[in-house]
Amino acid sequence: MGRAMGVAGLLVGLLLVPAVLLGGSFGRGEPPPDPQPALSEWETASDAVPEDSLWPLPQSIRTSRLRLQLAPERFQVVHGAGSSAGPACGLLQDAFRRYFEYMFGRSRWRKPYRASPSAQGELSQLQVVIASSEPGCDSFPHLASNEAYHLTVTEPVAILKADEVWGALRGLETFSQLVHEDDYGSFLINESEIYDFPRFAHRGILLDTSRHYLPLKSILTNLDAMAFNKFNVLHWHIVDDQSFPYQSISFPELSNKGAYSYNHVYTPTDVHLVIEYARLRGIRVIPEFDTPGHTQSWGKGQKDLLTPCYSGERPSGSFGPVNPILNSTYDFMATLFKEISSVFPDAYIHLGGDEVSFDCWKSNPEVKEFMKKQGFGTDYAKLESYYIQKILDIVSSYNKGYMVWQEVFDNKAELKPDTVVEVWMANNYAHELSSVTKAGFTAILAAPWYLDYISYGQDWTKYYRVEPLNFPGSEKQKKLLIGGEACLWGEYVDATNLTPRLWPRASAVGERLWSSRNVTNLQDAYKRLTNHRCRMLSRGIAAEPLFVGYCPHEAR
Ligand code: CP6
Repeated sequence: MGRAMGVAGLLVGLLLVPAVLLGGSFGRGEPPPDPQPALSEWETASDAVPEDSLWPLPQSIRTSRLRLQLAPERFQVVHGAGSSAGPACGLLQDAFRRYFEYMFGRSRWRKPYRASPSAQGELSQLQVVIASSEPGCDSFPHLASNEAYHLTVTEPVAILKADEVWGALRGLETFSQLVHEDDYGSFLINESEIYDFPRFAHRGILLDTSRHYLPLKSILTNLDAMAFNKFNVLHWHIVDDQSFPYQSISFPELSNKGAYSYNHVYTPTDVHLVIEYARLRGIRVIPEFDTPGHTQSWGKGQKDLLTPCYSGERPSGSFGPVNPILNSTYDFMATLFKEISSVFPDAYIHLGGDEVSFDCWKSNPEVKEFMKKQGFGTDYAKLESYYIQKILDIVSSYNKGYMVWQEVFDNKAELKPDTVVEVWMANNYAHELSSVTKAGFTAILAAPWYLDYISYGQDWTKYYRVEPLNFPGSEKQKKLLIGGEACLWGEYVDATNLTPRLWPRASAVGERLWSSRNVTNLQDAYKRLTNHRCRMLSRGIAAEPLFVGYCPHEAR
C-alpha cells in the first residue's frame, strides 16, 4: 500500500504548515476597511472558529469573539434603508427565501426557542442594501458585473452592502456560511466584518451533455453547487459527436435524428429554465456549439453538412468535419447561430474549434480542388481558419462575442479583439497563455483543471496549487487572463456520478479563482473545505469526502 503511505505523508505535511495569514489587499476600486473598532473582542483570525468553514475565503475578514444568536422565528432578511432594490426585486426576494432555508430550514427548529448559553446578544436582521441606482434585478450577469460586497455583523442588525445584486448574492452566501448551529440546536454568528470581491471575473464549470444526457435536475443541482462556491459561468458543452440534445426551433431534425432519443433533448422551455435558474444565482450560461470537428451527430439531421470521406476514388460512406467548401454550410450556420444568439442571452457564444482532424478533408477530391483554388497549398490549418473565420463573422453580425478553444488562435484565424481564447492543452499551458496574451487576446485557463481525470488520493490539492498568473508576460498581459474553468467532460459521467465527481474537487478551483493570490495554505484549506463539503451535503449536494472523517449533521 505504497499509495496509502503517500496520503499519510501528505497529511503530516499539511499539519506542519503555519496558520494562514489573511490577505489585506483591497484592489479593484474597493475602499479600505474602516479602522479597527475600539472593541477588545476584535481580532484577526487565529484560534477563532467562525471562518473555519468559509469557502472560498473572502479577501478580508475580521471576526470578534462576541457571539450573537439568531432565532429563526424572529430573524429576517430584509431590504435595508437606502437600497435601490425593494420587494419588487424578484431576484433578491428569491435569494432571501433560499438562504433563510439554507440557514434554518433543514433542522426542524424546536419551539419554544431557548437562549443559547454561549451567545452574548441577538441578531434580529440582515439588511441588504444595493447602492447602485440600477440594481439589476431583471438583468443578466455579464463579464463586467460587480460581485463585490461588504458585510458587517454587529448587534442587533447585520448590513450587507453591494453595488449590484450580483455582489449581494455572493454576500448572502458568505453570511449563510458564517451562521453555525451549536450542540444545543441554537444558531450563532460571531460579530464580524468582511470585504470581498473576486480575483478573476470568469469562474466557470464546463458540463458536457452530449456524451451522456444530463437530466435537467442534475444541471440545476449543479447550478446550486456553483453558487455555493461563487462560480459564475456555466459553460454548456451542449452538443458533440455522440449526440445533439439541443432542440432547435429552426432545425428540429438535428435533435430528432441526432439526440440519443426523443426524450434525451433540451426543449426551448428546458433551456429557458436553466438560463433563469442560473441568472437568479448570478451565473451566466455560455453555450458551446463546437464546429467544424466534434460534429458527427449534426450530420444525422442535416444532409450535406459534413464532409464525405473518400477511400481511394469513392466515398467511403463515413463523414468528417463540417464541409467548409459549400455555400449551403454557411447558410445553415447563419440560421442556426441566429437562433442560438436569441435563445441564449449571454454576450458570448463558445464556437469550439478544437481537435479538427484533417484526414477526411485530405481524402476528398473536391476539398483538394478547393484548396488549390484558394491557394492554401496542402496547409489544412488554412482551410480550418477559412471556415472558422466565416463562422466568427456570422456570429459577430448578431452582435455576439465569441469564445474559442486555443487551436483557433494557434491556427492564426483573424480574431476580434474581445475574443476569449480558452487554453486547454496540458503541455506547456503557461507558454500558450503567454502567446495568447502577447497577441493582445483575453484568455481563460482550463488546462490544469480537467476534473474528468481521476486518480487515487487528494487530487484537489493539485488543482488548488495552480497559480494562474505564473506565466511569462508583462503586467498588461497578466490583466488579459480573466479567469478559468473546471471541465467535466462527459465520457464517463452521467447523472449518477456527476455531482460527487465535481464537488468538492471543483471547489478547489473556485477558491483559486475567487480568493487572494496568497491564500495557499493547504492545512487551512483542508479544514475549511472539509466543513464546506459537509455544508454542501446538508444542502442536498452529494459531494464526495476529501478523506477520512464524518459530518456533524449525519448524526441526526
Ligand atoms: N471533447 C471536446 C473532449 C475534449 C475536447 N473537446 C477533450 C480532449 C482531451 C481531453 C479531455 C477532453 N472530450 N469537444 C478538448 C477541448 Cl484529455
